[in-house]
Amino acid sequence: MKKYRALIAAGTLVVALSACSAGGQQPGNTSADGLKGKTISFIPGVSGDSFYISMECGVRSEAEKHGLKVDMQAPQQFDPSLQTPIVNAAVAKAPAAMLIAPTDANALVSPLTQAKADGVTIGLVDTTLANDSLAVTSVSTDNEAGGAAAADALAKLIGDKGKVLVIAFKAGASTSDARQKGFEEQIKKHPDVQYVGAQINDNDPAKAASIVSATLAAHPDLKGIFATNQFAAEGAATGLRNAGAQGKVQIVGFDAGPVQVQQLRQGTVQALIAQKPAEIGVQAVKNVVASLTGGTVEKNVGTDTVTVTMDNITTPEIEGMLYKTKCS
Ligand code: T6T
Repeated sequence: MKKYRALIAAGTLVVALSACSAGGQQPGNTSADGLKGKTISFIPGVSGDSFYISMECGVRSEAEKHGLKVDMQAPQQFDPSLQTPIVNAAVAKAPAAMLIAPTDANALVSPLTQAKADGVTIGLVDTTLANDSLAVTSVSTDNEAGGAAAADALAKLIGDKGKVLVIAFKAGASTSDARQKGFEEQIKKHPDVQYVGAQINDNDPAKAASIVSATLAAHPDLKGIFATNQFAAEGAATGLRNAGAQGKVQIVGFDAGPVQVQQLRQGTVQALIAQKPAEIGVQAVKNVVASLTGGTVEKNVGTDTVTVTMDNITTPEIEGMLYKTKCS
């Protein structure tokens, strides 16, 4: 129990470290009343992902307070070539603002440069861009700190000794890259933990399962896996079950989707690094509204993570952090 209190404390520290962005003033030219009936375009990374559904709940509830409509359009896969035409189509409808989770830090710079040139106020949610000056606000988890928390959690679970693997969900997505980096930096502080490297599953659970099978064949003494998002973690757990290695290998997964929570309850997964997607949505709407109406805009907003385990999953605080598949 004590060890998990420490994990929660680490997650709480993430809040303190990440929620310290500087304020700034943006020139707005619309009155609060003038915003009523206008539309915010919301473009998450992929459709059907409980992380983005939970974020949508936050976006919709805050938008409603300002009389704004929300037009959500999501790509079928976490892929910039599918997300770019959605951005272009949304810009053509001249929304008051656009909230977007770019699926690639570089590939979305060009369409979003055009969106800005066409007068759209942009807010980044979750992921970011190589050039984040295109956006008035950027709201996300401190993903490097989350990756570091995962490293400490996994090291503890394996008794600070043995081989560990990272399954990175998408190279070029800022969140995947930052979580991997945070993990890799932190795991160096555990000298008896041997890092066997990162493999990419392209946001595909089946690919994560195959990565686990192949890694177990090459390293039968594998002790732990850090999966950098929901679909990497779900697939990693399936791979372990298929190999009959459930419980012999410990899994720490980013996110807290329904399948992940079930896998935690079944004992295939030992810890989840839960983000606060609804809060990201609320903060992003607040800041684009402030930008449009001449209010004070927070350019960088950090939200915290909490480490979820079987020891704390039934507490009301943690229950409230588990991701939703629909808004209540
Ligand atoms: O981990 C989240 C999100 O932060 C990431 O950018 C993409 O994957 C998720 O949506 C979980 O599936």
